[in-house]
Amino acid sequence: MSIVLYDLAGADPDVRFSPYCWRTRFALAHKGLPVESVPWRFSDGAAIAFSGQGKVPVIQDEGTIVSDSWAIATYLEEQVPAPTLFGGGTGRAHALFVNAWADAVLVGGIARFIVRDMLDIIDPGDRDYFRSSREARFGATLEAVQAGRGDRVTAFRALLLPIRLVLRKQAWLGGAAPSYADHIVAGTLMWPYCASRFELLEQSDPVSQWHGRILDLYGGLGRSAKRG
Ligand SMILES: N[C@@H](CCC(=O)N[C@@H](CS)C(=O)NCC(=O)O)C(=O)O
Repeated sequence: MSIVLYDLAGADPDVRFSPYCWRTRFALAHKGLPVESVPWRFSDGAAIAFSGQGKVPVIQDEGTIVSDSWAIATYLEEQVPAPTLFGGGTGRAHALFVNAWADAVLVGGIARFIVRDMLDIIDPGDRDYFRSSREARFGATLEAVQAGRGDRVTAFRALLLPIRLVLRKQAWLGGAAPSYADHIVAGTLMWPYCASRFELLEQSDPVSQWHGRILDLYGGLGRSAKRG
């Protein structure tokens, strides 16, 4: 039986852009597990009330319900040990650092480049909620948050130096093969890739080239993603 994944969708149900849901989609594909994906919108709180919280991703694996992308990854690793996502306890501990770094540095950083663009791809029924909740979070209008992005992007790209340094020595963040560390960062980059046409990364950037290789994994799961 397939695992059911509640996945954030745009006005076009085929446009999926959540950085956290992408981490889960890559993790499920890594395990080779069949997935039934259910498009979810910000205004569909009731549809995931059974999970006891209000955010996606949520998975339903027969009777088991798991929310939060990190919790889902650890659940999948316990249920289906091979192929491994973490490569053992130490790898899992290191991936937890990557997860925290992506949440604290990447997600907040990327939002400032695409948050106004997102308004154009999300479902019309989500727009008022999205604008008011994000403007309250940033203390500014979406337009003001995104303004001047062309001038700020060089500083953002510089933040990715640690990834470039790792990729100079190995093909994947996981070493010789992709691991959940790759899925965390690549899943996060799927968000600007699917939700905006702003060129966050230069094509010549090794991070962009590595992301391109992730797009081609798992039968081109990322490559075939519909962009808004
Ligand atoms: N720590 C959670 C974060 C999940 C999260 O923030 N999901 C967003 C979508 S990208 C969400 O559902 N937001 C609902 C809202 O803002 O109302 C994870 O790793 O899964």
